[in-house]
Amino acid sequence: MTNATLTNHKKLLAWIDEIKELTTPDDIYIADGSKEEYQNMLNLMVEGGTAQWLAEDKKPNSVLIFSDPADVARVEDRTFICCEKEENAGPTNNWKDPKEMKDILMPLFKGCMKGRTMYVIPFSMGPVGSPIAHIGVEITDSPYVVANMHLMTRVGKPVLDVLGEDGEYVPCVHTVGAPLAEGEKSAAWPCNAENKYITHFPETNEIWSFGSGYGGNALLGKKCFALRIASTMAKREGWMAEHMLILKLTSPEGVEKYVAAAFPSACGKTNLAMMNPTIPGWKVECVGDDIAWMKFKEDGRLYAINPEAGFFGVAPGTNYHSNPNAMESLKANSIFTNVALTDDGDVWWEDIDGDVPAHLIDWNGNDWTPDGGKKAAHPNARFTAPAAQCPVIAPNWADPEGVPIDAILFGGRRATTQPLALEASNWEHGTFLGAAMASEKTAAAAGGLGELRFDPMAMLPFIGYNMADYWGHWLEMGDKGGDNMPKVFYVNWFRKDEEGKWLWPGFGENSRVLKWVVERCDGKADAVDSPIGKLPTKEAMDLAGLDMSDKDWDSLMKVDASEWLDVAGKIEEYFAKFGDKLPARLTKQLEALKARLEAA
Ligand code: GTP
Ligand code: SPV
Ligand code: MN
Repeated sequence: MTNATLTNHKKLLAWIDEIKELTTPDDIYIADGSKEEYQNMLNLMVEGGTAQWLAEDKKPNSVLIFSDPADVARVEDRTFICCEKEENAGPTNNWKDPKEMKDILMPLFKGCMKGRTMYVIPFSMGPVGSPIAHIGVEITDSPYVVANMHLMTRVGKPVLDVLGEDGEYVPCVHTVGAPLAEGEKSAAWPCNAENKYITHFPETNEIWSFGSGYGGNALLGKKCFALRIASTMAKREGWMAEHMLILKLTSPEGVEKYVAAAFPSACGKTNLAMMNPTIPGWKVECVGDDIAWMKFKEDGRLYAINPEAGFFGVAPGTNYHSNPNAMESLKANSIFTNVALTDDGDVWWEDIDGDVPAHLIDWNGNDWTPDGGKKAAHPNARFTAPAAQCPVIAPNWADPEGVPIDAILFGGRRATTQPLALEASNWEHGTFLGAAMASEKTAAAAGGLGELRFDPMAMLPFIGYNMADYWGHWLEMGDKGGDNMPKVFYVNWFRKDEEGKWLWPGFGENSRVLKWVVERCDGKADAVDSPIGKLPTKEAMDLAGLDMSDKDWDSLMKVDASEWLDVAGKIEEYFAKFGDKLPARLTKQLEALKARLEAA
């Protein structure tokens, strides 16, 4: 075992031993978190054929990896919450009895690391030692996971130091599920495409993941721990684990506000979190782009940390116009997965800057030309980049105390129906808006692209317990926080006109909406009542320099009462799935919405 002396945590050592006995790896390696270790992982992946170096003059110290074509996104139908009672997983999750799931998993994990090295990665979600942070230990047989965990979390010795001899950690076991016979060479991207299990045991805080090497299925600190397991811990302990970006907004007068926003996967969190505002004098700085952990402090306010240390961002669509700060973040020391390769050793994806090259190697490793009618990068191709490389990372982004949240935005991808922005009347109404959130499906998860589905608080794939109990938890947090709770808003950057053109320019122009939001927090900007919430007037929204006709503004902001009565009917059907678990206050909100729409 390499680095065995790094820890004398008895329980951890016993657990490592237990997993070794089960999975029978050839070697064991405990990650120390050093730079050399990271480089070794990259070298190992290059030697093994998993990765290739990008040109040093294009993307220094960066690698490109093509996954197996059957392992490109989260697999929601293979993701399970395993708790004693089915009702505690709720109707939105795949449920399995913990014992039954272990009976399925143990034969699969038996000998699953044969021929491979077992890596033990101690990691901290959040700044090491922060009162809001939590520690996990991931065991994996994938160097790709080790390298990505180095960028996405804090790993190694400092974490073991905090853990000491008996600290608490969340045990996370991951395998690509592809043991090797004697002398057999590993596939470039080993996985077990037909047999994936992403499983969570919230009652014992365990995570077991089998068969996939990809993103949220394999980097277990991210969605599995920081959302599914953490959401159950948060419910028990009175805090919040949310699928939210965190940004710091500074006005021309120097007033600082913090905004958190929950949008479903591939619906614009990374873009909003690090945007360059188009309105003069305003500044956005990034605290986090995907996950927020929020706790009350003595002053009664909610403080948020970003539990991650890097970005695992959607590559396609990212360019110097849409997200210059992401482009700068990924200039070096990054890992690219399922993007295309240019002839001069750089990366390429759909809508990146510049002309479309005449020739590329596509994400399947094949020659690609523009006339072939195929995408060169997978729609869910990703970059992994250190957060510290972001030019607009907030100076206090890693403050262990977190930042006080002033406003929470909900939002989804809606081509119709949903106006650009609205404000909830209070926390309870805001909770209702979040609970009734719906969005068109994206490539971040396998299957059903474009289909409209309810995605409450952008947590549908990530809640570790009954969604209705989670709504109850939101309401309780509101009861605790009272007037100190953030104001809640709902935004939609994705509305289209009849010709299918975006009605709103989006990206840096979203700063106009952020300005309205923080002005509302200070009681400055105007809004008018509508049956679904308070809408910005055209005068209250700073549209200076934008070519926005009254007609386009009206289309963007239109709230059609008959269309919304139909939506209310769908919300009612959706809420009915939760039976008596549905908080009465949400039923009351729905009834009030219907009454307002009928009166309109
Ligand atoms: P995950 O990492 O999957 O959680 O996604 P995310 O919410 O961080 O989404 P991201 O910011 O990566 O955006 C996903 C896609 O939406 C990209 O293709 C963006 O170009 C596009 N997008 C983001 N913001 C806007 C916007 O304001 N308007 C429009 N039209 N598209 C946007
Ligand atoms: C998402 O799908 O919301 C992501 C990417 O942020 S993954 O890590 O795969 O979950
Ligand atoms: Mn996400």
